[in-house]
Amino acid sequence: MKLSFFLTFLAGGLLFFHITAADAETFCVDPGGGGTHTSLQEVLDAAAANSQDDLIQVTEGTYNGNFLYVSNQGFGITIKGGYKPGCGVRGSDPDKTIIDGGGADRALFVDAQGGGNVVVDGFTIKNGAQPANGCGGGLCAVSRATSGAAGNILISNNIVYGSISSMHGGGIYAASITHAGMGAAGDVTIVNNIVSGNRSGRGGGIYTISSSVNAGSGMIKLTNNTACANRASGKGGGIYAYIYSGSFEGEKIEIFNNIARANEASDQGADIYVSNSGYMAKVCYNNYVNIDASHMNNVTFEQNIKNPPGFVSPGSWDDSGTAEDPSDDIWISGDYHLQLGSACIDAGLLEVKGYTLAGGPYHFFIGPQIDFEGDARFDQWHAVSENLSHKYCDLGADEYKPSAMPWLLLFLMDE
Ligand SMILES: [Ca+2]
Ligand SMILES: [Ca+2]
Ligand SMILES: [Ca+2]
Ligand SMILES: [Ca+2]
Repeated sequence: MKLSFFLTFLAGGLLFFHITAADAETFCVDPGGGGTHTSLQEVLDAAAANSQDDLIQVTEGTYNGNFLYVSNQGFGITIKGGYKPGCGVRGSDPDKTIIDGGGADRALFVDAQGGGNVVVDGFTIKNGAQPANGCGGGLCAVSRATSGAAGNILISNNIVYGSISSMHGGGIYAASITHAGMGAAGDVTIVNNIVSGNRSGRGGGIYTISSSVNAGSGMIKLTNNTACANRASGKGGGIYAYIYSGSFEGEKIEIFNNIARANEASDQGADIYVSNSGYMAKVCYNNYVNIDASHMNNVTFEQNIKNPPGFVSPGSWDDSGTAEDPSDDIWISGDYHLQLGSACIDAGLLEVKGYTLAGGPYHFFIGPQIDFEGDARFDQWHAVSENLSHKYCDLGADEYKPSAMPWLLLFLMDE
């Protein structure tokens, strides 16, 4: 492994979880009456108009509808699922807080029109549909500026499936965008999400963009996501990553530790499509079969694998009796936990430490310290060379956790 490969991380920075809000108002959505509000939409409306950053805590349960946050005030919004009634305690299982779009419109649309950071964490988002000339079928998260800079987007620990967009991002559309004469665009970070059985034009599963016409774009980081069996009628069936930057700032795209398998695209990049406008990108420690390289320059590929992922029970498309017509196909949701023996176990890069050529120590994180359901991604240090050590993690959103049963049996047999 070349030392320079890792040192460029130092310049890029790895600030996955450092999107924070000051002076935030905190809301608790609890349909049972134990919170500040019983209606998710009422909270989104209040947050859009209160001239403050917001933390919206959402209690476990199913929220049917098409939820919308539109604000031109330029403040940040953080929306987190998984809270117990009253929001005093938070669980870690995203399949307990469900936003169901009912096939009528986007399930959740966060439109920070005046900029500001956007965080969405800990939800199951399904049955979204944006058929009329729109992006983001399941979850659409946008920060865009009317004058200065746009904010950062962080989408983490969600399960997104069975959603459709007519344009970009069937499951997730995440964008930080500024136009001519404005400031910089922000970072777009997608971590620990399971995205399956979604459809769109470009980016069937996940579409990410950081774009600034005159100033610099942010980084796009896709880390430890499981993107499977999504479909695009254009490019990028599983993952589409797009950078447009008005100024050169080195590395712009990092795609690490993802599983992108069994996705389909009528155009290029069935599993992954990267358009990096010539800026540096890294595509490392992933499991995919098909990536489009025809529009990529300065891309580093390291340690990617193609082995069967070994899921517990992957989802599937039911063709509704019309194999020749995919438009009426229905997604049958699966279980994307890894099974014992999966080649994805410990095939990802969690942490790196070592010494620079000048002798200075460095230590930084590539992957998140927990998986999508709160399991620790711990490992001991492995010496790669005299000056470099790694910790490893599993690929995709799930860190494999052996059940207690086999150990119990061994214990009993020992007696
Ligand atoms: Ca607000
Ligand atoms: Ca069909
Ligand atoms: Ca592991
Ligand atoms: Ca796990």
